[in-house]
Amino acid sequence: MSSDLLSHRRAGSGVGAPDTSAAHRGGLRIVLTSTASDAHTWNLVFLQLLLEELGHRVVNLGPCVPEELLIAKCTEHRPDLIVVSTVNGHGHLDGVRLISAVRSDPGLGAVPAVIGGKLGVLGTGDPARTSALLAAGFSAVFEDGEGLGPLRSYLDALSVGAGA
Ligand code: B12
Repeated sequence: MSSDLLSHRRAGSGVGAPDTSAAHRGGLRIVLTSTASDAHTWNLVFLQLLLEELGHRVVNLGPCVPEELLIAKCTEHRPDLIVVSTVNGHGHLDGVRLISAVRSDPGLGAVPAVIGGKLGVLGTGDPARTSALLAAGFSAVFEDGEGLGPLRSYLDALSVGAGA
């Protein structure tokens, strides 16, 4: 994580260069969660630190979050983005249930939501799994093995769009 983040910082922190980083602009409000069945926690700790290091504000709901609690917390915090992290292998199924519940809430139909981690038990890069998660309502799906570049690009694009 460190070298990746340091190179990100170096790229935008030259003397005299305008600071257009998310941190400078105030960042996105992000609700970070796992799925109802997933008890793993270090993935969430890692992502919280990463997202905060990139200048965003994170509410970390922790592991084993029931869909009703996620919806209540999103209604309370009105995030610019929901980030779902799951590694126990049930993510491709739990994720569909989670995002279907989120999308059926009238206040959360359009909030960007992404999912990533170890989404199944048969390894990475299953296009059918990704398509099902996107069709259910996720804005983006990040499979393990792609690294963190795609997430960072997504956050940058969303930050510009949100003026964050
Ligand atoms: C520690 C651990 C546990 C601990 C968790 C303790 C805790 N408090 O967290 C305990 C013992 C409880 C546990 C239980 C189980 N575990 Co476990 N566990 C692990 C282990 C050894 C390390 C996980 C860890 O902490 N990694 C450190 C964090 C920082 O990294 P990470 O989780 O890999 O997350 C990275 C990426 O996935 C990615 N990422 C994650 N989320 C997101 C989200 C986005 C948006 C993006 C972009 C990236 C991203 O970024 C992170 C940093 O690189 C892994 C094996 C391994 N070596 O990874 C297995 C592992 C995750 N567990 C596994 C399994 C199967 C289980 C159990 C089902 C076992 C069982 N039969 O009971 C249960 C599930 C319990 C549950 N209800 O969820 C499997 C999952 C299989 C899969 N997905 O293919 C793994 C991979 C082991 C294996 N090789 O089989 N586990």
